[in-house]
Amino acid sequence: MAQLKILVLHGPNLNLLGTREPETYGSQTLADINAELIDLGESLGAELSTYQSNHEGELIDRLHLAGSNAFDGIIINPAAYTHTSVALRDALLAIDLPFIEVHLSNVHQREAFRHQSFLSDVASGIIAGFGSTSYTLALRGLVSQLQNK
Ligand code: CA2
Repeated sequence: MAQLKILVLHGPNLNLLGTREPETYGSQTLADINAELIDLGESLGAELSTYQSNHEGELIDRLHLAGSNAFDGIIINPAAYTHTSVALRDALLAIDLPFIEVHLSNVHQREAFRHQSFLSDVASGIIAGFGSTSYTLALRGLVSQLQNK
């Protein structure tokens, strides 16, 4: 089977991982998480591109690029935009690629405003609450969905 192309997108403030609030978000840095994902992707037959931005429009631009560059699927931790962004939802619907919504924390154990997601009902899967392992679970799940379709 041809190599899968997967985009991993990280939303606002996730560039701070490993430097603050380790009790909520763990002690791994974003670079650690990306490196682990790229390694796992190689072993699963997937080529990963990773991207983080603190700006909604930049995340949307990156999704549009993925939509027009033969990507097979998306892993996205939209961070706070999960709970606010109709624009990210519209971009994900527009590019029509399967995506997994990822959260480090269990958003349902947290404040009520984190219980709402503008993405969950259109996601191929949702993983939350496993710390950085949420991302590796998401990658395994997405690859398995793509290989079985
Ligand atoms: O649990 C998650 O992955 C979240 O997507 C993280 C977002 C939060 O708004 C969502 O409700 C759940 C926040 C990301 C902030 O990242 C930080 C990392 C280190 C230090 C401070 C913030």
